[in-house]
Amino acid sequence: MYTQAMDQPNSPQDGLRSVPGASDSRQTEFDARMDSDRKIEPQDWMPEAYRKTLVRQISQHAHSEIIGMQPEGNWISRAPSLKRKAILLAKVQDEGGHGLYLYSAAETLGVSRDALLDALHAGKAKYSSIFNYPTLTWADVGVIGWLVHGAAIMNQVPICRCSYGPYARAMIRICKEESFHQRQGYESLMTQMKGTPAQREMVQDAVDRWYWPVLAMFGPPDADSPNSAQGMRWGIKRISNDELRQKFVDATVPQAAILGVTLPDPDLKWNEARGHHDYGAIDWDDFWAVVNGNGPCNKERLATRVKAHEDGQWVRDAALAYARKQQARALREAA
Ligand code: FAQ
Repeated sequence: MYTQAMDQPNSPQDGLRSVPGASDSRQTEFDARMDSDRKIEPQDWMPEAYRKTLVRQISQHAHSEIIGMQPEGNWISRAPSLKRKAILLAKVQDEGGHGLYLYSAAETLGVSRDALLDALHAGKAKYSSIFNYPTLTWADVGVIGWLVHGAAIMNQVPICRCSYGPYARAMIRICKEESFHQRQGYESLMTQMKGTPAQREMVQDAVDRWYWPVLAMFGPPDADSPNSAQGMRWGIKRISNDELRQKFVDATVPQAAILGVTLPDPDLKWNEARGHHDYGAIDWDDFWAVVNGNGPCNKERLATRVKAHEDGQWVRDAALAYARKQQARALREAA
């Protein structure tokens, strides 16, 4: 449903890979590798700014997956049936797994997981704006599956072609699991829409609350996106924020019609000349307020994460004590 061709042409700016000022043979080899669409691997030389950009994006992505366990995690104990509970448990565990693959991918760039977690827990690192909104009803869980994961897939399939090998490879598996997450959400909503009028109202209410924050999730408009141009030149980003947002709107409109819900945008209409849907203005002030820590649940999400980390200290202590014991035994046996 969201699959995008892996052979999409790259940006017209391709070839402009070099960082101004860097002109040694290693830079030439790096540029050549990118121009021929070969991956950069951890042992390869890379410009420092490329490494930093990847650490920034991959760690923000990892933090999003980990914080993103919370909105739906809140519903595991309240799922309406054993089947729904099992599905939700599996899905939330997948998100934890995605976070771990991504932290591992970031670590291949020479940054420690502890440093990344410290930045998150100190409120210095970003994670996706979307996880700072509350899940008020069971329908929210379905809408997160349908819309939030739908948007995540739209954004993440192109990252399977990212120029950095470990990130690209992690994304292939993550996207497969994201498809399951999206499908289970849509299927749950389908079931609720065949239920009572109150259930249908609950679904519509959840769509009304999540739709606009999901559109903002793709990031600021291209003209206001400071990282896009260089990210595209380096083959980290393959499709721009606005293009992905447009693809998402175009994919979502027919799905909403099949589901029987109304998307809360009076300006949404098919534009024959463009071959796309026009859509209304996004509230970017609200988006930046949320990104800057002032959304409805930012403080709660961070506090829950910090508490979970602190509560897990004994596990890390035990693992380290065990590793030390094993090491001491190995040394004794070698002596
Ligand atoms: N929230 O110049 P750009 C998921 C920041 S995972 C917060 O356009 P860029 C799965 C951006 O970091 C969702 N901040 O930046 C799931 C930058 O700040 P910085 C996460 C945002 O990097 C589902 C500044 O604004 N996905 O959903 C957001 O070129 C359900 C300027 O922006 C990824 O991370 C935002 N929405 O493009 C899990 C995918 N948007 O760092 C559980 C990988 C922008 O300069 C449950 N990331 N900002 O201080 C990307 O594709 C890109 O990093 C973008 C942003 C597209 C997110």
